[in-house]
Amino acid sequence: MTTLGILLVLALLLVVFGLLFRLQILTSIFSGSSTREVGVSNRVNAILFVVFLVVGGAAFAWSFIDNYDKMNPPIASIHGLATEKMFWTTMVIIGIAFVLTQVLLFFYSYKYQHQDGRRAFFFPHNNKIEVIWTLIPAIVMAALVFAGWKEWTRITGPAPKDSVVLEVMGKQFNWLVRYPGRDQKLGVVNYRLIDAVNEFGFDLSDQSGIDDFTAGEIHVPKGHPVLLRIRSRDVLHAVYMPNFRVQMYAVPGMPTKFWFTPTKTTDEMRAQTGNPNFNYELACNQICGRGHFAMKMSIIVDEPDDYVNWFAQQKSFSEQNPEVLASFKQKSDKLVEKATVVPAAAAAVVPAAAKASL
Ligand SMILES: [Cu+2]
Repeated sequence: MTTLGILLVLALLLVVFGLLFRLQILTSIFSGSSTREVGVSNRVNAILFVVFLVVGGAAFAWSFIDNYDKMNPPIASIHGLATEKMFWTTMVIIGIAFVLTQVLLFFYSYKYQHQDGRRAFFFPHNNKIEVIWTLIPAIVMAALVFAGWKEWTRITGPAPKDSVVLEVMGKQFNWLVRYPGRDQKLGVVNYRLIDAVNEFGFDLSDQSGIDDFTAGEIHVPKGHPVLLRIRSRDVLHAVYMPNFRVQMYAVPGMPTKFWFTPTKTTDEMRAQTGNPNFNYELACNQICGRGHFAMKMSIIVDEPDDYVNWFAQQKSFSEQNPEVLASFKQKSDKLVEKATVVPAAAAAVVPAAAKASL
């Protein structure tokens, strides 16, 4: 405690000496007796400001142009076009403000470098300017935020009732995908049932899970809304589908969702990009561990008829893993046995209780 007090006193003393020193300089400047040499560094710094503006500006423009294709893969979803439009509107508006303010900032630093005999104009306050530079950005920002909020509510709103539903689950380090099967209902899953075979934790005592199937790649029909139900089995991952402009966290213990409508089939995109090997991709967009880079899955956008064919060919998880289904059957048989025993015992008790109440 004493040491702390001494340190505090020393620090305060330093501050006092610093202020005294500064006061002395200021009085000498105002009395006109200041003989401080400005030196050559003032001019060097002024020129460096301009160099930074030109070189930095050029580097920024180059990085932007050079990475344009990587940042803007061709769009293949309805909402993707809307977000793209919003992105570029925002980019142009803030781009103009950015360039204007940065050019003025660096150029004026050069223009108004120190010169002997030149005094700065004392300009403490101007209400008109304050109002202008507060109101205009506030109105523009409010308009941008409102447009963004409106679009975002539409994108994240409830999915259409006839959406194709599929579940995407992230785990270290790959994606697992589950479709609801013919009944269009995803069955119950339980993390306690997860093992090497039952990776999803299927609870096959739930009838709606019997026809659920898993897939090695995602298939979705073109022009049809698709609802992704998103889960994580371990850590935070993110479902990222750049061409569809889809990104949503996969959070352990908290299911999330995202719905979108693909507008171009894989074949159409291959023709458009001129790349016969093009594949839509689902990638993880959160660094989730050592194998993060490998968390990828292909997405195939089919013509609706092809999608129906593909869907019909899929074999359910329970069909492919009869031993898992059998283990659930065994469990439920045991439960049925117990259930048939209990009512008999209960039947003996109930009349007695009923008699007692009479
Ligand atoms: Cu991940």
